[in-house]
Amino acid sequence: MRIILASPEAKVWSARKHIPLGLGYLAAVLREGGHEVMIYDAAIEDVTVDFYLDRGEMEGRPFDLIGITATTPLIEEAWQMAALCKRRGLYTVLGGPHLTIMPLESLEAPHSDYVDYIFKGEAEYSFLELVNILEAGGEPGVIPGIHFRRGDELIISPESPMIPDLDALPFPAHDLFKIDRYTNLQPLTDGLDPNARSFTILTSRGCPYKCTFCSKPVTGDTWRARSVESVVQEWKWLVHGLGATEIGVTDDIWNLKLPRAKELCRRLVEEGLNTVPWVTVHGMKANHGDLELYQLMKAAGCKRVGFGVENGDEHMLRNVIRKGQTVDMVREAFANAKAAGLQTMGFFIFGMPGDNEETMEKTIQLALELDPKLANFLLAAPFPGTVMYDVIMEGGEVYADNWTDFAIHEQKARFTMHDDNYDPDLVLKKWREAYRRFYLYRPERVWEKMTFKENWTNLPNTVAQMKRFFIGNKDQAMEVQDAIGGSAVKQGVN
Ligand code: B12
Ligand code: SF4
Repeated sequence: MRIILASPEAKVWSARKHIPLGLGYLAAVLREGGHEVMIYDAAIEDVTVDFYLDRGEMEGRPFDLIGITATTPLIEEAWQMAALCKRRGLYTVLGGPHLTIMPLESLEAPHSDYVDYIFKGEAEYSFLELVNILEAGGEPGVIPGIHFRRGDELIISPESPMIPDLDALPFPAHDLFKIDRYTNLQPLTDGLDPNARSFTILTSRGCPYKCTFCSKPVTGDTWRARSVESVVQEWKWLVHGLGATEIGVTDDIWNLKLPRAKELCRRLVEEGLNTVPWVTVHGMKANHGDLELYQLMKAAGCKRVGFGVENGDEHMLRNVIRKGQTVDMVREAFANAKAAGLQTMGFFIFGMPGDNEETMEKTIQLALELDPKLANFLLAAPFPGTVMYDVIMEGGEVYADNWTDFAIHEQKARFTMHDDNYDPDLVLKKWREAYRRFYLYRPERVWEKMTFKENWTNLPNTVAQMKRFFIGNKDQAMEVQDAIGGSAVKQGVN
């Protein structure tokens, strides 16, 4: 079959320049299964998907099927893309995080008119099974994770088990990405090198922790690690075969097992792969490291390490966020990483249910004390499938007109709690204050920003960021007031 695997345009994520690795895995398995695959990532394309469909038809080799991936903020665009492709006669298949959490929504009207099949969970093997059946002209039945309509009947197959042996999978089809266009491994902050060939790699899947803001059904509780040897082989291919000049480790928790993490670093050194800088894109877990690990990481070429700090208040960390780490563990991790000579980055969340002036102030104080090279202050967003979402649905109210409102860059409150101690207006105030106090009120930070080349070469982006973080939008307070006043739409889960 001729298949196009697509990621919709991330309008909600202005600077996203990150390969959709899930599509790379699916493409690799389909390719091994004898199918012809193209990856279309609207975030980096200059043309719409129509262009490739037209070209396929003109060449007499039309595409038969489109598989579209979607996180929650991208699902609306995924539906639009599916509708377009359905009109052009393709089979349409949807999968990815949002479909794993809300599998039935996309099979309800009006989406059922243009979505043929959806997959819940990891789908390398099951998607191939569907494609093989369709190619043979058959009718799919029960395939792990598949959901679809057959007439009036809704076929729901039991979820596919998380793939236990990741070494059995082929490497993602990295060669199918237009890698020259992916230039920023950490779009929320800055790229390491704006002209880099930036690849990502996944050394493990799953995470045993249960942070309440995290979409656990997507991640899965069971940590499954690839062998160090397999990871090193893929790393080699990226560096020597595809010319990677920057690599991002995108695991949820690559350092869960300390000996394995250290072994990987040693092997990178042995193989001479430490000349290419790498980062932990989403951070690593602060309570699974020691000084030796950070020293080995440094020796292995790691440039920057991020940690999910989340909150400066012990009660919030332990009982609300359930992060499984204390503030002291975070302090130790930063101290060790800095002692090893690594750049540090901290992620901090503002506005979890239970956050108040005091706890948010503690978060700001902790950010100033840890003083990472980059601090990312994020507004809590209640994604479906999280404990946080359930807590808010029970004792509060979600503000959203549609799923696109869940984008991180919308600097607005996404919920309130029916609780006098929770104030969404204050959350916004403290969040913006955090940026000001961290980046603007300290001369050394202002100087650092001024000397960062990309801030000048990409001036419109810099100005937009400054406006967003430091000045804010005049209508914003009004928006929050409106929302509190009840104009918000409550988002429900099916
Ligand atoms: C790397 C990453 C990013 C990167 C880039 C992602 C990219 N280009 O794909 C960046 C930093 C840009 C990013 C941004 C965001 N992310 Co993110 N990110 C991740 C992370 C850590 C890894 C993604 C990954 O590579 N997974 C590995 C691959 C193998 O898995 P996969 O992509 O899910 O694909 C498998 C299945 O889902 C399925 N599948 C996927 N697509 C399709 C398509 C078809 C047709 C089929 C059949 C199957 C299928 O099969 C694949 C193979 O098994 C995940 C956490 C996680 N563990 O997945 C979070 C995660 C996906 N992100 C999340 C969030 C919330 C975001 C943001 C929305 C944050 C925000 N508030 O703005 C943004 C939105 C970005 C966007 N526009 O979509 C949530 C998603 C929750 C949700 N409800 O959608 C996750 C799950 C984190 C979490 N645990 O809460 N993210
Ligand atoms: S440690 Fe990270 S991946 Fe694991 S549950 Fe917490 S946020 Fe999710």
